[in-house]
Amino acid sequence: MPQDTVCHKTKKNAPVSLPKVLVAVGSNMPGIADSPYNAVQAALRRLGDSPVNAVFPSRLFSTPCFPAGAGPDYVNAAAVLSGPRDAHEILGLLHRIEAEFDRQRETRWGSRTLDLDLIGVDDLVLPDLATWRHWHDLAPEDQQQAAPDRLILPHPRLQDRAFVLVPLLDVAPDWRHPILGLTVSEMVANLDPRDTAQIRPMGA
Ligand code: A4P
Ligand code: MG
Repeated sequence: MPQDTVCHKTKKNAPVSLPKVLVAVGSNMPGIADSPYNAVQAALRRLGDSPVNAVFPSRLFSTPCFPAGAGPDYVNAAAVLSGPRDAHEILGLLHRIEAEFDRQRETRWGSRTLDLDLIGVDDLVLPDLATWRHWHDLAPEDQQQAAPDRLILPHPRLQDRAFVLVPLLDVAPDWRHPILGLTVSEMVANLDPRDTAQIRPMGA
């Protein structure tokens, strides 16, 4: 069994490998939790109460708002979950948890009490390669305007975001992007070091 496969036992004790699910967590506005830090911590705990088999959380990081100046700094983290198998079911769960934390969707990339993005599920590509490419290749000026109306996997902006990749380095350094062919470690190495330097672990 590969070392990074999460393995659980069925009732009959047969080993079953569960999908590796990568989730990014972010907050830059107080909501039901009194600070973004508490919201991210509570969201990571809440993921553990959900019908997933295991949650491996990263450290919490302070990150400058992107786009620069558009709002307060964020607290970001990442987690690897194991199961459920269906990616749409997982996204539904993430949206339910966002709603519990009073997430409003007013402006794309606007400040938020909680953002839970599904970054990847094993080597799944959804809905298909051509659609992923469309969202991946979107011109920078269109990225902030257009939001997909269906699940796109891997998350099309993952490779650009230090605030996603640096936390992921804690929990999934060897996860390989199924289209770009790069691991999380390699994607971090491709980022501008000035961006990665601004992603600071909290409470360290
Ligand atoms: N959707 C499609 N695919 C996915 C997916 N893989 N994961 C749909 C999550 N959602 C997905 O998402 C917009 C639509 O995309 C939804 O209908 C969803 O079903 P959203 O969460 O409402 O919008 P968003 O979070 O504003 O967009 P997106 O593309 O996730 O943007 P990012 O990249 O998360 O940017 N600065 C810092 N420092 N830290 C942050 O966390 N986050 C953002 C949001 C901007 N700046 C930030 C941070
Ligand atoms: Mg989001």
